[in-house]
Amino acid sequence: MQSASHIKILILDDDTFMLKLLTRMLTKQGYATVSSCDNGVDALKLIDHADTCPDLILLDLNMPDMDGIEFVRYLVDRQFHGSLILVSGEDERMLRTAEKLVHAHKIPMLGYLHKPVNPDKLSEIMKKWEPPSLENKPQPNKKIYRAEELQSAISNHELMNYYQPKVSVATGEVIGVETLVRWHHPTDGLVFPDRFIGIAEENHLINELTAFVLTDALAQAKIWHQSGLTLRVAINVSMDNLTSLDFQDLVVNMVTEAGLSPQKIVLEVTESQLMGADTRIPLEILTRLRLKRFHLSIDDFGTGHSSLAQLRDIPFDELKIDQGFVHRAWTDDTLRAIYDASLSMAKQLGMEVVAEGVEDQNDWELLRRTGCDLAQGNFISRPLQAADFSNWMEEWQNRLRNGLIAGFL
Ligand code: G
Ligand code: G
Ligand code: MN
Repeated sequence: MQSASHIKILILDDDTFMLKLLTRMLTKQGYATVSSCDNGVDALKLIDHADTCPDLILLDLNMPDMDGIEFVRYLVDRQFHGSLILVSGEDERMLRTAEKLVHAHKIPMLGYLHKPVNPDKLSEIMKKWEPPSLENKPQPNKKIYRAEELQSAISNHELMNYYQPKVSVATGEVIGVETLVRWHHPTDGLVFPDRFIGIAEENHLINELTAFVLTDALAQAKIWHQSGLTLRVAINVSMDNLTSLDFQDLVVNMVTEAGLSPQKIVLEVTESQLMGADTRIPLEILTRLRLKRFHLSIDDFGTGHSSLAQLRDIPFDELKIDQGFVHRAWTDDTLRAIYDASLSMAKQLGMEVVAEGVEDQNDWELLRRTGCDLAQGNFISRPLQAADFSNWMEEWQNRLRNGLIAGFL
């Protein structure tokens, strides 16, 4: 672990007494780089600079101008990569609701503190936290890539597929993988898709990008199948891929040429986009691909504004419950209600259910108890390079043998 003095912490509270108090508590615990702001605007200025952007923010919910919830929205806009602790004098229920909001935005939240703040509680939360290590810290640069840069990255083969396993909850068997693309940038290091998929979509590069991802994923699928591992390989499909009928021909031709069965190829489509746009052409493409026996998966379920009737009318085989409703659903009633509703709806519609974002044993146990079909998440494995897959398989088999499944029968 990096020493506590290097970790940048920001305290945001309109009450200057609280700022002093919390700063003193943190300094006592060995955190030396603590800054404080009494309003959201100043805090955002710090966040916008790589040198001052904090690893952790202690955030007061109730502030006069920009309140804590609004502040979180700005953090999301800025793709803030640090963690949060909420601090408030509001009651437990209010804090829990705010916590859910933060989780839905996928910002790691370490916990919440009631005012008056108890130093032991603060220290307890801080102890659980694993601060970002220097090596895998997300790049602080907020560089927006230009379309030409992305274009040349595609041409120069700088994009690289990672594969995250999907396993059967009942048996532990590895059923498939989701392909997640990353950019191995020559100077910026590993760049995640949230930094370039949007750019590809806006600049008519998404078909080229998807074709590249698919080519590698199919080649990899073939290697796995030939070694006796008949994994289902999923790729993410953007709505912008589904605006022209050419996409369908491209996919069908590539899979046929690779000599693979469409049943082993899964196309993951994000629901919020699907429901928002003019759905006629996408629907036609999806239906025709389904007729050819490709597997269709509705991704990030629960985050969009879905109409259940539309969901019923689209021939999806698989539903992926968004990670925001999976991790911690075992302990949180609201998350649990959404998780249960998604699971039972999918079952009623005859779809296979994948829970995403399974991060710990408690999450895994909930899936076991509730009869979810498949699990995906860091508890099972992070997204892996193909070369690391067989090592992971061995480790996974060991974990299974050591009681991961039997322990919860
Ligand atoms: O690991 P993760 O950061 O990979 O992925 C972030 C988001 O990027 C996910 O929502 C995922 O669906 C999306 N994504 C990853 N790879 C691709 C891809 O090849 N095409 C599209 N359209 N989206 C992708
Ligand atoms: O396509 P989709 O939006 O489902 O992409 C999955 C995203 O979730 C990827 O960015 C992937 O790296 C990430 N991811 C995978 N497993 C976990 C997990 O257990 N926890 C969290 N927080 N993210 C995960
Ligand atoms: Mn996906």
